Amino acid sequence: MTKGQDLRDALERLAQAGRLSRVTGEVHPKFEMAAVLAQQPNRNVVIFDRIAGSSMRAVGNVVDRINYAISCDIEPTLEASLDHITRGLEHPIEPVLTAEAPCRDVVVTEGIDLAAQLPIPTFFEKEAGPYISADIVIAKDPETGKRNVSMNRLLLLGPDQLMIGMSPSHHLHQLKLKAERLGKSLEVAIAIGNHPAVLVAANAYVDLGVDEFAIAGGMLGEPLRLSPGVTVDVEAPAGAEIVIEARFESGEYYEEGLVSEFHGMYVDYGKSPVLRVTAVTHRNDPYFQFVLPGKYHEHFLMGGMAIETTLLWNIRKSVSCAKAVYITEGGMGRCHAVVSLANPRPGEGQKAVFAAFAHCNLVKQVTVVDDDIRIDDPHEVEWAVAARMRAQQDLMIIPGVRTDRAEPLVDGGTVAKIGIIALRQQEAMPLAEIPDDVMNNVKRNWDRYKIRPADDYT
Ligand SMILES: Cc1cc2nc3c(=O)[nH]c(=O)nc-3n(C[C@H](O)[C@H](O)[C@H](O)COP(=O)(O)O)c2cc1C
Ligand SMILES: [Mn+2]
Repeated sequence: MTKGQDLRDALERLAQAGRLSRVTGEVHPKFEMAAVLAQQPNRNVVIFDRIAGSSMRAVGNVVDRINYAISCDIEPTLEASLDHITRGLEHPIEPVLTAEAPCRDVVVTEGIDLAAQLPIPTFFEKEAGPYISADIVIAKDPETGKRNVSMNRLLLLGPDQLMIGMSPSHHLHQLKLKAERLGKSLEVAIAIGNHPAVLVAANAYVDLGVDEFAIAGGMLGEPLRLSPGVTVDVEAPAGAEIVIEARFESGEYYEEGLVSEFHGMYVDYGKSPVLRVTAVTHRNDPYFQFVLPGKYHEHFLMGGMAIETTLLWNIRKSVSCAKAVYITEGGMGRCHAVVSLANPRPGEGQKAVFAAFAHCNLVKQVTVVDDDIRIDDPHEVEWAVAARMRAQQDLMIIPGVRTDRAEPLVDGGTVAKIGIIALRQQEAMPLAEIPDDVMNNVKRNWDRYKIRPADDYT
């Protein structure tokens, strides 16, 4: 039986696991959707049933580590998610075309009016307007025909116009340049409402020419089903909730002004390209998926879970004893990595630090620990630093390393990076442990102790 590859399959599983919350009162798209998600007390998925000015429902907070595990039917552990995403990187499965496409239940090519059709939220005070935030953008290399998938913020400019945020170092920008050199205008399909595995795959740092949909297929264990475009020669997931088709307006740019970044501050990236929308298609009664951007966990995790897995994959190429990588939320889901090594030889910790910096500009602090440390437990990692790091020789400070353009410290594109080697020494004091057999017996016979909540102490 298929586990499902659509957002709805994930929502079904999440509902069964008790991970859904519904907002039944009316919510305004201007700041209010953001304020509800920001103050939602747990990490449940949140469905918004009634949004002012729209007949469409919305859903946010879909990606969180537990929600991801439930959606993908894997154990809720770091190791399981690393394995799941690594499977996609190592054993990609090519997508297939299908004629059965719920995302084409409704097709609009005339009189497009995005603001009227979609409940697009405005998130932060000083931003220029409403943003579509949980979309994936699909494009094809105009020379090779190879597909690329990425997540890009889309600012609503007019009834059929969007500004698209794209870093000059990302693949979409390179494809746009290629198209311009060939005198063509690049076409895109924008899919909103996707399975968490598809969203994480879109964030994978892989080479130009690698189809992120094939990675998603490898993760899900079945080919992603795609539907051909209606007005563009670009396919979109057949089970997406909403698909917007568009092409770049040649030579047109929009001065965006301030926009939030993952560090929770505003940045000003200047001008960004403009897209002209040629079609909007959607399911019957679709969910408009959105992510609260800025310093919020879903934004951290969509990128962070992909980054930690591609980091592990790349570190292993030069440090084969690398066991796991964790990107912390405190480090904004981007900047701080913890790496565990299994019985490393002298100097392999340092090599892992260099490999991490070489792979990803965003990462600026790498803590290396042994594999007896649970790297997704900040207390255990801090224990390793307290117990095992000798600051005079285990602390690496490497000045002037290339950083990401979103780097919170403004320093001309470079920043000092830190490696913390918190690995056990040969001569370390032995760990004080309770005998294994007793620990196991107690665990096995837990019920025998009749432990119960107590309301008195006498
Ligand atoms: C919620 C979210 C929003 C994002 N927005 C943008 C964006 O506006 N521009 C951009 O260049 N990258 C953005 N990214 C990051 C890219 O999607 C990501 O780096 C991706 O791997 C780039 O694709 P590529 O490797 O094919 O170039 C965003 C990521 C997330 C999780
Ligand atoms: Mn790519």
